[in-house]
Amino acid sequence: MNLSISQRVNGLIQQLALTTGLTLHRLMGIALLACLSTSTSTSTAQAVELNCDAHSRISESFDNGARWDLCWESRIRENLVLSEVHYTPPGGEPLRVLSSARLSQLHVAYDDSDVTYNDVTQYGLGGGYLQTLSAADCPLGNLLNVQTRPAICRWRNQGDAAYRTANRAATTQSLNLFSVSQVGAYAYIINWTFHDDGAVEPGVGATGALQRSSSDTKLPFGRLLQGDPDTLWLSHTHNYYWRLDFDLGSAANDDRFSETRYVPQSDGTRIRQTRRFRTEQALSIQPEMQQRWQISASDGEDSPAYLIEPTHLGHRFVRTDVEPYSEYDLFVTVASDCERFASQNARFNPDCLNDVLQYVDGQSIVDEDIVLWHRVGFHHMPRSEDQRHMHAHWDGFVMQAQNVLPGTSGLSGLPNQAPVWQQLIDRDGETGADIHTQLQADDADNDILSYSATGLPPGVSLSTRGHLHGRLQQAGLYTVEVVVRDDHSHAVESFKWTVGEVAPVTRKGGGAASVLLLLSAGVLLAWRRPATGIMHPGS
Ligand SMILES: [Cu+2]
Repeated sequence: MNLSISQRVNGLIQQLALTTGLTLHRLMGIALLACLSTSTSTSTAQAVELNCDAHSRISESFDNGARWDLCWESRIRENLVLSEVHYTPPGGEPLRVLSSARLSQLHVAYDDSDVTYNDVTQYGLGGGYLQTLSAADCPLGNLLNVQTRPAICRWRNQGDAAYRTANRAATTQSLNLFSVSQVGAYAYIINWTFHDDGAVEPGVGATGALQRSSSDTKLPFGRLLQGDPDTLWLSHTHNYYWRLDFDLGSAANDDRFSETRYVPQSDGTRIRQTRRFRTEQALSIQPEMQQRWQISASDGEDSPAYLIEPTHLGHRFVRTDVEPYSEYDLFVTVASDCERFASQNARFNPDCLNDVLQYVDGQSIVDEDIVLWHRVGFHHMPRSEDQRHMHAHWDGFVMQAQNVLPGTSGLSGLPNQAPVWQQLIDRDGETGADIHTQLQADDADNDILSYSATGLPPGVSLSTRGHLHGRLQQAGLYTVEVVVRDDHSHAVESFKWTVGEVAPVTRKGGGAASVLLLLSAGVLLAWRRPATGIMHPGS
């Protein structure tokens, strides 16, 4: 049980910090205590050379030996633009992951079809829309100034379970950046989480207050909320578009993009199909296909890669008559400075195309710098709980590292210690003898161990928990090989097992005589071979 109370409290406060937005004063006392007991980071990995000044640079090292390095800036429209994002796995070399990552549109379409917002281009998330944060908004971290105002909270999360069995646990850590943008009645919390296992998780919390209502309470859009029978709050879909310029590995123009789907067959099997794309693409989520998208540094199954699995897909906004790009959830394009926003791009880039579907125009992506655009949608049906102060509705997705770490992130900084057998002795016995013995091995990491054996005498088996049991059936000399495994390593030992035949009983009253004979043989064997307490023959 390695989760300390301070870590649990930390996790709780951190959750609250994000879900309650900016009202953390009451929690400050606890937060200070939690801060004091938070372990300090160890800096084991080499720093990465970044082309940004010290103020714009973020480097975070974790207890497992991993590290993130990146540059940030805040733009008036997109707000946070992260660049030169590098991940260093525990004990490994820095891996360049993204040359740039940002929100590229925040599209909100109302169910009455009267209004559609493109908040990033119509308004913005930075500049005057970016809210000033106080120390109370960032109790576990540091505030970063955007020009002269503190507006970005950088903090480190600690305490979620990275690995857990009955015997062993490891906790995760992550670097988190968030800022708050007020756009109309909504406040959007723009969050980026960089996990110690290499995963990147962008997210948006929609909070503040509901934006649009109607006095026509008979409309079939949205809901009446408790205590206000005269106002119909309109339902709508938030569509978040992220622009992700991956540059995996040393070169920007050698990334590959593929989609794997698991196609259901009539006999219940699922057939894996992988398509590597060589031209720009617009792709839709098909839930029944269990799709995953992969961007990899080079060919081959072992290439470092990042995976996007679109598991958050229950809500999709599609309106192809006016916004054809809404039919798709993921776009792959060749990087172009001209192609900055997912929609309404020409507003700020008049010589450029207007939306992300137009960017997909058949260009080859082979040997080009590739950009992914991912849309995550959320249909917001107002509830009474959304008034008057609306809690944060969180949406986002995870980009997971593949072939980047040697193992479970929380443990990969620590070498595994293989299990060790307690002394195994050779065994003797007679046919008909019942066997109930526990084999024992020790594990310095306290891992769960599993046991297996080959060469056992017929009638005897070894359970995965190490219980040797059964009845000896057949005389012979057996060489038994036993293996004990933790989750990473194993130890092999062998012992000899001599099984003698019990002489057939023919005389009347011979049963008692045979028992006496066996008992004396047992005493003799025990005298010949001192037992260790682990392996008593027939015990
Ligand atoms: Cu909403």
